[in-house]
Amino acid sequence: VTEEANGVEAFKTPLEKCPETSPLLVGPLRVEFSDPVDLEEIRQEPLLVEGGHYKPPQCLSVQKVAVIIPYRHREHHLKYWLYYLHPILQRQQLDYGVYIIEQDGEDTFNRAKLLNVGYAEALKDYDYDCFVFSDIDIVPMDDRNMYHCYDQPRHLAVAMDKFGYGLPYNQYFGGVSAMSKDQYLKINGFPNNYWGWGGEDDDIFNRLSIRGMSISRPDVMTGKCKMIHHERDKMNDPNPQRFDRIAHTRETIDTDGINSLTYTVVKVEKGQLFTKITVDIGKP
Ligand code: UD2
Ligand code: MN
Repeated sequence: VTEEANGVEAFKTPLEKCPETSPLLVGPLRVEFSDPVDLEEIRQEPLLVEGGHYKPPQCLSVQKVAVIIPYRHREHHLKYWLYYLHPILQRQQLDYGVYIIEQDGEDTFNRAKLLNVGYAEALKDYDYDCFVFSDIDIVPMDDRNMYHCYDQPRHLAVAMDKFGYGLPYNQYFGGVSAMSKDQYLKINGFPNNYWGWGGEDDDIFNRLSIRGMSISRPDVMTGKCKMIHHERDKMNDPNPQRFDRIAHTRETIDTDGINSLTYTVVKVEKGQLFTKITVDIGKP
Protein backbone atom coordinates (compact mmCIF):
# COMPACT_ATOMS: atom_id res chain seq x y z
CA VAL A 1 0.00 0.00 0.00
CA THR A 2 1.31 3.43 -0.83
CA GLU A 3 1.50 6.10 1.81
CA GLU A 4 -1.23 7.97 0.02
CA ALA A 5 -3.56 5.02 0.17
CA ASN A 6 -2.79 4.71 3.89
CA GLY A 7 -3.69 8.33 4.34
CA VAL A 8 -7.06 7.79 2.71
CA GLU A 9 -7.64 4.74 4.87
CA ALA A 10 -6.78 6.68 8.04
CA PHE A 11 -9.20 9.38 7.00
CA LYS A 12 -12.01 6.89 6.61
CA THR A 13 -11.44 5.08 9.92
CA PRO A 14 -14.09 6.27 12.37
CA LEU A 15 -12.68 7.98 15.43
CA GLU A 16 -12.55 6.00 18.62
CA LYS A 17 -14.44 7.14 21.69
CA CYS A 18 -12.57 9.67 23.81
CA PRO A 19 -10.90 8.12 26.87
CA GLU A 20 -12.46 8.44 30.31
CA THR A 21 -9.69 10.85 31.33
CA SER A 22 -8.34 13.16 28.67
CA PRO A 23 -4.55 12.82 28.28
CA LEU A 24 -4.37 16.57 27.60
CA LEU A 25 -5.30 17.67 31.12
CA VAL A 26 -2.65 19.51 33.13
CA GLY A 27 -4.32 19.89 36.56
CA PRO A 28 -4.00 23.13 38.60
CA LEU A 29 -4.04 26.33 36.56
CA ARG A 30 -2.90 29.89 37.01
CA VAL A 31 -5.94 32.16 36.86
CA GLU A 32 -5.36 35.91 37.24
CA PHE A 33 -7.91 38.58 36.51
CA SER A 34 -5.41 41.40 36.92
CA ASP A 35 -3.42 40.35 33.84
CA PRO A 36 -4.79 41.68 30.56
CA VAL A 37 -5.77 38.88 28.17
CA ASP A 38 -5.65 38.67 24.40
CA LEU A 39 -8.42 36.75 22.64
CA GLU A 40 -6.32 36.54 19.45
CA GLU A 41 -4.56 33.56 21.06
CA ILE A 42 -7.89 31.82 21.45
CA ARG A 43 -8.94 32.58 17.88
CA GLN A 44 -5.82 30.76 16.62
CA GLU A 45 -7.52 27.40 17.23
CA PRO A 46 -8.73 26.40 13.73
CA LEU A 47 -11.21 23.83 15.04
CA LEU A 48 -13.07 26.49 17.03
CA VAL A 49 -15.63 27.53 14.48
CA GLU A 50 -18.68 29.69 13.96
CA GLY A 51 -20.81 30.10 17.06
CA GLY A 52 -18.11 28.93 19.49
CA HIS A 53 -18.34 25.27 18.53
CA TYR A 54 -15.51 22.75 18.87
CA LYS A 55 -15.01 19.02 18.44
CA PRO A 56 -11.83 17.25 19.44
CA PRO A 57 -9.84 15.98 16.44
CA GLN A 58 -8.35 13.02 18.34
CA CYS A 59 -11.47 11.12 19.34
CA LEU A 60 -15.25 10.99 19.39
CA SER A 61 -16.76 12.74 22.43
CA VAL A 62 -19.40 10.67 24.14
CA GLN A 63 -21.42 13.73 25.20
CA LYS A 64 -22.43 16.86 23.32
CA VAL A 65 -22.18 19.77 25.71
CA ALA A 66 -23.92 23.14 25.46
CA VAL A 67 -22.42 25.73 27.81
CA ILE A 68 -25.15 28.23 28.72
CA ILE A 69 -24.28 31.62 30.25
CA PRO A 70 -26.83 34.20 31.50
CA TYR A 71 -25.63 37.62 30.53
CA ARG A 72 -26.04 41.39 30.49
CA HIS A 73 -23.44 44.19 30.55
CA ARG A 74 -20.45 42.05 31.50
CA GLU A 75 -18.12 42.52 28.47
CA HIS A 76 -15.03 42.53 30.68
CA HIS A 77 -15.99 39.27 32.39
CA LEU A 78 -16.93 37.65 29.08
CA LYS A 79 -13.44 38.30 27.77
CA TYR A 80 -11.78 36.52 30.71
CA TRP A 81 -14.26 33.66 30.60
CA LEU A 82 -13.57 33.01 26.91
CA TYR A 83 -9.83 33.37 27.37
CA TYR A 84 -9.65 30.80 30.17
CA LEU A 85 -12.46 28.41 29.34
CA HIS A 86 -11.96 27.64 25.66
CA PRO A 87 -8.51 26.04 26.15
CA ILE A 88 -9.78 24.12 29.19
CA LEU A 89 -12.84 22.74 27.38
CA GLN A 90 -10.60 21.76 24.47
CA ARG A 91 -8.15 19.94 26.74
CA GLN A 92 -11.16 18.15 28.23
CA GLN A 93 -11.82 16.83 24.70
CA LEU A 94 -15.40 18.00 24.73
CA ASP A 95 -17.72 18.38 21.76
CA TYR A 96 -19.07 21.73 22.92
CA GLY A 97 -20.79 24.98 21.99
CA VAL A 98 -20.89 28.26 23.95
CA TYR A 99 -24.16 30.20 24.28
CA ILE A 100 -24.29 33.67 25.76
CA ILE A 101 -27.93 34.39 26.60
CA GLU A 102 -28.30 38.14 26.87
CA GLN A 103 -31.34 39.69 28.52
CA ASP A 104 -32.64 42.47 26.28
CA GLY A 105 -33.59 45.83 27.80
CA GLU A 106 -32.99 47.16 31.30
CA ASP A 107 -35.71 45.50 33.36
CA THR A 108 -34.96 43.31 36.40
CA PHE A 109 -32.52 40.49 35.63
CA ASN A 110 -33.71 36.87 35.65
CA ARG A 111 -30.87 34.36 35.67
CA ALA A 112 -32.87 31.11 35.78
CA LYS A 113 -35.23 32.11 32.98
CA LEU A 114 -32.25 32.99 30.78
CA LEU A 115 -30.83 29.53 31.49
CA ASN A 116 -34.10 27.95 30.35
CA VAL A 117 -33.94 30.01 27.14
CA GLY A 118 -30.37 28.80 26.62
CA TYR A 119 -31.47 25.18 26.95
CA ALA A 120 -34.29 25.63 24.41
CA GLU A 121 -32.24 27.65 21.92
CA ALA A 122 -29.14 25.44 22.03
CA LEU A 123 -31.28 22.42 21.17
CA LYS A 124 -32.42 24.16 17.98
CA ASP A 125 -28.76 24.30 16.95
CA TYR A 126 -27.43 20.83 17.65
CA ASP A 127 -28.34 17.54 19.31
CA TYR A 128 -26.92 18.43 22.73
CA ASP A 129 -27.40 15.88 25.53
CA CYS A 130 -25.59 17.73 28.31
CA PHE A 131 -25.95 21.31 29.54
CA VAL A 132 -23.45 23.24 31.63
CA PHE A 133 -24.95 26.34 33.24
CA SER A 134 -22.31 28.86 34.21
CA ASP A 135 -22.05 32.37 35.58
CA ILE A 136 -19.97 34.61 33.33
CA ASP A 137 -17.56 35.52 36.13
CA ILE A 138 -16.39 32.07 37.28
CA VAL A 139 -13.26 30.28 36.08
CA PRO A 140 -12.17 26.83 37.31
CA MET A 141 -8.61 26.61 38.68
CA ASP A 142 -8.09 22.98 37.66
CA ASP A 143 -8.89 21.47 34.26
CA ARG A 144 -9.72 18.10 35.85
CA ASN A 145 -13.01 19.72 36.92
CA MET A 146 -14.87 18.30 33.92
CA TYR A 147 -17.51 20.44 32.22
CA HIS A 148 -19.69 17.50 31.29
CA CYS A 149 -22.53 15.44 32.77
CA TYR A 150 -22.62 12.64 35.29
CA ASP A 151 -25.11 10.00 36.51
CA GLN A 152 -26.43 12.63 38.91
CA PRO A 153 -26.71 16.41 38.43
CA ARG A 154 -23.27 17.91 38.88
CA HIS A 155 -22.30 20.94 40.91
CA LEU A 156 -18.94 22.23 39.69
CA ALA A 157 -18.25 25.47 41.59
CA VAL A 158 -17.72 23.67 44.90
CA ALA A 159 -14.69 25.55 46.19
CA MET A 160 -14.97 29.22 45.34
CA ASP A 161 -12.36 31.72 46.45
CA LYS A 162 -15.13 34.02 47.73
CA PHE A 163 -16.38 31.28 50.07
CA GLY A 164 -12.90 30.43 51.36
CA TYR A 165 -12.61 27.52 48.88
CA GLY A 166 -15.49 25.54 50.31
CA LEU A 167 -19.27 25.33 50.13
CA PRO A 168 -21.14 28.20 51.87
CA TYR A 169 -23.79 25.61 52.85
CA ASN A 170 -24.45 21.99 51.96
CA GLN A 171 -27.40 22.59 49.64
CA TYR A 172 -25.54 25.27 47.68
CA PHE A 173 -25.92 24.76 43.92
CA GLY A 174 -24.87 28.17 42.53
CA GLY A 175 -22.19 29.28 40.13
CA VAL A 176 -21.63 26.41 37.69
CA SER A 177 -23.66 23.20 37.30
CA ALA A 178 -24.18 20.47 34.71
CA MET A 179 -27.25 18.41 33.88
CA SER A 180 -28.04 15.88 31.21
CA LYS A 181 -31.14 16.53 29.13
CA ASP A 182 -32.95 13.81 31.09
CA GLN A 183 -31.99 15.26 34.46
CA TYR A 184 -33.06 18.73 33.36
CA LEU A 185 -36.42 17.51 32.03
CA LYS A 186 -37.07 15.48 35.19
CA ILE A 187 -37.22 18.75 37.15
CA ASN A 188 -39.17 20.62 34.45
CA GLY A 189 -36.13 22.85 33.94
CA PHE A 190 -35.70 25.94 36.09
CA PRO A 191 -38.16 28.40 37.65
CA ASN A 192 -39.05 31.40 35.44
CA ASN A 193 -40.30 33.72 38.15
CA TYR A 194 -37.23 34.56 40.22
CA TRP A 195 -36.64 38.18 39.25
CA GLY A 196 -33.55 39.82 40.74
CA TRP A 197 -30.74 38.34 42.75
CA GLY A 198 -30.87 35.09 44.69
CA GLY A 199 -32.93 32.01 45.48
CA GLU A 200 -33.15 30.52 41.98
CA ASP A 201 -30.18 28.23 42.65
CA ASP A 202 -31.82 26.98 45.87
CA ASP A 203 -35.07 26.38 43.98
CA ILE A 204 -33.14 24.26 41.47
CA PHE A 205 -31.58 22.32 44.35
CA ASN A 206 -35.09 21.76 45.77
CA ARG A 207 -36.32 20.52 42.39
CA LEU A 208 -33.50 17.99 42.16
CA SER A 209 -34.13 16.64 45.63
CA ILE A 210 -37.94 16.55 45.14
CA ARG A 211 -37.31 14.36 42.08
CA GLY A 212 -35.08 12.06 44.13
CA MET A 213 -31.77 13.02 42.59
CA SER A 214 -28.56 13.65 44.51
CA ILE A 215 -25.73 16.06 43.74
CA SER A 216 -22.45 14.89 42.29
CA ARG A 217 -19.41 17.04 43.09
CA PRO A 218 -15.66 17.05 42.50
CA ASP A 219 -13.37 17.09 45.54
CA VAL A 220 -12.42 20.51 46.90
CA MET A 221 -8.95 20.49 45.35
CA THR A 222 -10.23 19.80 41.84
CA GLY A 223 -13.24 22.03 42.41
CA LYS A 224 -11.38 25.28 43.17
CA CYS A 225 -12.78 28.24 41.24
CA LYS A 226 -12.21 31.98 41.08
CA MET A 227 -14.90 34.59 40.69
CA ILE A 228 -14.03 38.01 39.27
CA HIS A 229 -14.74 40.59 41.99
CA HIS A 230 -17.70 42.77 41.16
CA GLU A 231 -20.37 44.99 42.62
CA ARG A 232 -24.03 43.98 42.46
CA ASP A 233 -25.37 44.97 39.01
CA LYS A 234 -28.07 47.54 38.43
CA MET A 235 -31.52 45.93 38.15
CA ASN A 236 -30.41 42.80 39.99
CA ASP A 237 -31.13 43.71 43.61
CA PRO A 238 -31.84 40.88 46.05
CA ASN A 239 -35.28 39.48 45.36
CA PRO A 240 -37.39 40.00 48.52
CA GLN A 241 -39.73 37.15 47.45
CA ARG A 242 -36.98 34.57 47.28
CA PHE A 243 -37.43 33.04 50.75
CA ASP A 244 -41.14 32.62 50.21
CA ARG A 245 -40.65 31.11 46.77
CA ILE A 246 -38.04 28.54 47.80
CA ALA A 247 -40.42 27.37 50.52
CA HIS A 248 -42.95 26.42 47.80
CA THR A 249 -40.95 24.61 45.12
CA ARG A 250 -43.07 21.49 45.58
CA GLU A 251 -46.18 23.39 44.50
CA THR A 252 -44.57 25.21 41.56
CA ILE A 253 -42.25 22.61 40.02
CA ASP A 254 -44.84 21.09 37.68
CA THR A 255 -46.33 24.32 36.36
CA ASP A 256 -43.39 26.72 36.31
CA GLY A 257 -40.44 25.62 34.21
CA ILE A 258 -39.43 24.65 30.70
CA ASN A 259 -43.08 23.66 30.04
CA SER A 260 -44.26 27.23 30.70
CA LEU A 261 -41.34 29.14 29.20
CA THR A 262 -42.18 32.06 26.89
CA TYR A 263 -39.77 34.55 25.33
CA THR A 264 -38.96 36.35 22.11
CA VAL A 265 -35.58 36.13 20.43
CA VAL A 266 -34.45 39.64 19.49
CA LYS A 267 -31.10 38.83 17.85
CA VAL A 268 -28.75 35.91 17.20
CA GLU A 269 -25.07 36.60 16.56
CA LYS A 270 -22.59 33.86 15.74
CA GLY A 271 -18.97 34.76 16.28
CA GLN A 272 -15.98 32.41 16.28
CA LEU A 273 -15.92 32.27 20.09
CA PHE A 274 -19.62 32.10 21.01
CA THR A 275 -23.21 32.33 19.91
CA LYS A 276 -24.94 35.33 21.46
CA ILE A 277 -28.71 35.20 21.72
CA THR A 278 -30.40 38.40 22.82
CA VAL A 279 -33.81 37.69 24.22
CA ASP A 280 -36.85 39.53 25.52
CA ILE A 281 -37.98 37.62 28.62
CA GLY A 282 -40.48 40.20 29.83
CA LYS A 283 -40.51 41.68 33.31
CA PRO A 284 -41.82 40.79 36.75
C1 UD2 B 1 -24.39 34.10 43.06
C2 UD2 B 1 -24.28 32.72 42.44
C3 UD2 B 1 -25.08 32.65 41.14
C4 UD2 B 1 -26.51 33.02 41.38
C5 UD2 B 1 -26.57 34.37 42.08
C6 UD2 B 1 -27.97 34.71 42.56
C7 UD2 B 1 -22.02 32.21 43.13
C8 UD2 B 1 -20.65 31.96 42.74
N1 UD2 B 1 -22.88 32.48 42.16
O1 UD2 B 1 -23.70 34.97 42.19
O2 UD2 B 1 -24.98 31.37 40.57
O3 UD2 B 1 -27.16 32.02 42.12
O4 UD2 B 1 -25.76 34.44 43.24
O5 UD2 B 1 -28.80 35.07 41.53
O6 UD2 B 1 -22.36 32.14 44.30
N2 UD2 B 1 -25.53 38.54 35.32
C9 UD2 B 1 -25.21 39.39 34.26
N3 UD2 B 1 -25.61 40.70 34.31
C10 UD2 B 1 -26.28 41.22 35.36
C11 UD2 B 1 -26.59 40.35 36.44
C12 UD2 B 1 -26.19 39.03 36.39
O7 UD2 B 1 -24.59 38.99 33.28
O8 UD2 B 1 -26.60 42.40 35.33
C13 UD2 B 1 -25.23 37.10 35.22
C14 UD2 B 1 -23.73 36.79 35.17
O9 UD2 B 1 -23.52 35.62 34.43
C15 UD2 B 1 -23.45 36.60 36.63
C16 UD2 B 1 -24.70 35.81 37.08
O10 UD2 B 1 -25.75 36.40 36.34
O11 UD2 B 1 -22.25 35.90 36.85
C17 UD2 B 1 -24.97 35.85 38.59
O12 UD2 B 1 -25.06 37.19 39.04
P1 UD2 B 1 -23.97 37.83 40.03
O13 UD2 B 1 -22.61 37.47 39.56
O14 UD2 B 1 -24.25 39.26 40.19
O15 UD2 B 1 -24.32 37.16 41.42
P2 UD2 B 1 -23.33 36.48 42.49
O16 UD2 B 1 -21.92 36.68 42.16
O17 UD2 B 1 -23.77 36.87 43.85
MN1 MN C 1 -20.82 36.84 40.37
